Amino acid sequence: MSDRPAVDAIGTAVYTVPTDAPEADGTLAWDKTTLVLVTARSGTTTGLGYTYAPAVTAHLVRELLAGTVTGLPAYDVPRANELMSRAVRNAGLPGLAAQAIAAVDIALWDLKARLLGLPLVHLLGAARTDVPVYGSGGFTTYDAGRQERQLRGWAEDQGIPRVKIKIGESWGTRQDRDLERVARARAAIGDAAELYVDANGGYTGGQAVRVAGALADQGVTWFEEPVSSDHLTVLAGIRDRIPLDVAAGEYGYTLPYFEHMLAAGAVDCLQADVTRCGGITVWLRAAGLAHARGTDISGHCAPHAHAHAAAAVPNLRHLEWFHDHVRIEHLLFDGVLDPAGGSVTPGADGAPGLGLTLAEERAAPYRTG
Ligand code: SMN
Ligand code: MG
Repeated sequence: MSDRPAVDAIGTAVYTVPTDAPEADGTLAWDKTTLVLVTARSGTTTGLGYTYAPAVTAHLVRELLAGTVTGLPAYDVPRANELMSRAVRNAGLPGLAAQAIAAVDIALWDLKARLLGLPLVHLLGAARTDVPVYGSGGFTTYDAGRQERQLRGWAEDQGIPRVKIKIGESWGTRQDRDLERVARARAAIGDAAELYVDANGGYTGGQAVRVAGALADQGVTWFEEPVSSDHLTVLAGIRDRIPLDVAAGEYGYTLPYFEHMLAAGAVDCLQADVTRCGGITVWLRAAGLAHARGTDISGHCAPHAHAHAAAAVPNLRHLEWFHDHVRIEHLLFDGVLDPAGGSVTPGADGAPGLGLTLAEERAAPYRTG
């Protein structure tokens, strides 16, 4: 019926990269990170997308999604996204299936922009040129020297005027050490930079309110997941009682999840993750939900998967420049962005799509599937 290009093939590859030091937050520890890469080909043009998820996610892509997407018009990304979410009905959308869909959706947006010869931000339509970023790391496993070097690296060497560290160590049982590390973080970055904390749900509600008083004394302005994101009314109660912004949303896999979180008044800033929530298609809708309530959105992790979409929304607060993922994306991809001065400008070099190409030789030793 038309000569519009079709999706000819979906491929997967899995890469596992050890951390550069032991890492933990308040409620989880890890020593390696797995990236599931998806390619979407139309003729001689190939787009790429990815998610940070277990290797089995690649299997989900092949078993449940590839057949759904292959043969569809390559320009009809929202149609592919909808069909993929229907295809996983019995497997369950929230969780790994949404991550698998996200990786395919991102690859399809990258493919479409490449077919049209445009940076993705220009295909989506920019709402801004600069995307502010914040340096994120400060793991509970770091000693004082390592934390200081990392934070100074962002604040001084790269001029990123916002950083985040982890607190809530060992499920909130190391509160004194948490507050010592916050004080050291403030000393490392000086008074001018913004200081954020992420407890990853490690505290109880009352404890979070008490800790927030001490955090405010150090000029902390962002309190992420003070308690579990499952407890929306507790988050809303904390938000009412403390002067810091409350942020959450990284475990959002579906649009209704974000609607419930916003409707509960649980957050000042919605954190949605393009590699978890079903891709760029759904992330943009989540940004719209937040915008309708006068709430900002922040891109969670995977900075190069977010950057172009982030530049397309007016209510963007910032993008997380997460230590692990920045390291992995520099290792696996050419075309990475420079956050010097505290922001990135996706599309500035005119490269089509996300602007990324897989650095095959550097990536090969880390391939695990
Ligand atoms: C986080 C992200 C990725 C892995 C572990 C923890 C985190 C964050 O909650 O927001 O950076
Ligand atoms: Mg977090």
